[in-house]
Amino acid sequence: MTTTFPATFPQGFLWGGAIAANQIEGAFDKDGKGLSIQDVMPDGLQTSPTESPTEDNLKQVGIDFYHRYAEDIALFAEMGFKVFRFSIAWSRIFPQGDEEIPNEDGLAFYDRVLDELERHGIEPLVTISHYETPLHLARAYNGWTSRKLIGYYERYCRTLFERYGARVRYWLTFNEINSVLHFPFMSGGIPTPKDELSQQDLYQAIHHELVASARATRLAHEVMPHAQVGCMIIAMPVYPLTPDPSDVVAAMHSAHASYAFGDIHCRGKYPGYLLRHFRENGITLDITAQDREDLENTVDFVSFSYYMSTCETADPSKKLKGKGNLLGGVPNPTLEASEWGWQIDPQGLRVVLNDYWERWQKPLFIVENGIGAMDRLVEANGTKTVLDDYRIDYINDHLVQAREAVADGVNVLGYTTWGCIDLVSASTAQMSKRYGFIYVDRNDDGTGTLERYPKKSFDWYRTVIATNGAMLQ
Ligand code: BGP
Repeated sequence: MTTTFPATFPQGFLWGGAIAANQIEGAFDKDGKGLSIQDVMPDGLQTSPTESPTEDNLKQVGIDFYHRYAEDIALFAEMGFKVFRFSIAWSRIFPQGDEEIPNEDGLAFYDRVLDELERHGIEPLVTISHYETPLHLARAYNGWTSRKLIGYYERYCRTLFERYGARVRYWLTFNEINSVLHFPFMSGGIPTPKDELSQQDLYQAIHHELVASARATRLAHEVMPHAQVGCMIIAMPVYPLTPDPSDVVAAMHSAHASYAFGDIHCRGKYPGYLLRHFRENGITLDITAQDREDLENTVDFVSFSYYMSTCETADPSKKLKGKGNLLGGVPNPTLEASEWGWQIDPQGLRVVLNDYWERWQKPLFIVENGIGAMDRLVEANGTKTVLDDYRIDYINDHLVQAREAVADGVNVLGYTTWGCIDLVSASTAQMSKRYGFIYVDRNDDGTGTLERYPKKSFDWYRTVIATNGAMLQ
């Protein structure tokens, strides 16, 4: 018997876009919202956190989605979005993070967002924690290094599931959970500077997050039997820099660092290579019998961001050459990079999709992909727009590779581009690193009208969705 795979995207494929609360909402202290770690990160990852919030932090206003969500969702609907990925700001719901009673005004805001999505028939995809841990949990508990955060996170999840459970099917527990290895403050709310944070404390924090994720998955299934819960990881294939077997082994070790998060989420236990890492580095984690049982609550699907691949080598003299990618590694001499130095590798997406599918046999969801670029607003046919052919090319080339993966037999649920509307960058806190199909008139110095202007890619993406990807070439 021969099996044929579809040469196009499956019916019901979830096309859409993604954003995070702290990068678009603004209203950072409105209606009872508490501070989050983002309020002391005016420069993203470029400088150390500040003591208190500062007015030069573009995230205080974001793109004012808090007040303009209806207008923005209408634009997403015009593109034909089937799904919209957004995060809930934890500190809007629990301003400090450790209260017993949630903030009703915060909950009501997301009711309004969900109303609007429903009006347009757009499926919500909710990230529960996206780089916006309440600042109080970071400062008072040293973030996820404390076991107490498991309980606070669980209370937050229960509040969301009970409130929105009837309206939200797809949930993601932690954005890019593996990034805590690289950005302990932004990802894990851990104020201890990275170079002073011991491996012991870092992996204990990771363990707490993994247990919290698994407990949230169990709770979601109890409260909302129809719910689908996914983990979310940064996918970055690691290629050996040369065919030297030592480089292949170096690439394998580097890949393990991220695989571990998917392995635990999908298999419910720690993989051997990570236990070896613990043994050889004197790391002894506090793992209770209850933790082990909790971890067995595995996810329903795996979601990931994909921006780039990287190379690895065993030769230390080659390590520091050139500008590395987001998570370090060695630049690939065969690839071009974006204006921010992120190397562009559409085929890497096909590699990741095949690799994850073979490894975990769980449906996959591409929940971030896109290119940050300097856009120029121009006048065309009497309206202002951006002629962003580079963005169209980037997304087209990645989607062609996703389509190849579907033809390879990979189960892909959907695709949401990162920053479907311009927003404040996570790593650099700039407005000028733009990802959207919709230009937002706001500049790095905070000036601008906040007006929205569809870019050339807006119409293009509408056609991609309308043809279910058949027009991609
Ligand atoms: C991911 C984050 C997002 C987003 C994106 C683009 O790592 O999940 O929050 O910002 O990267 O990164 P940047 O904004 O730094 O260009």
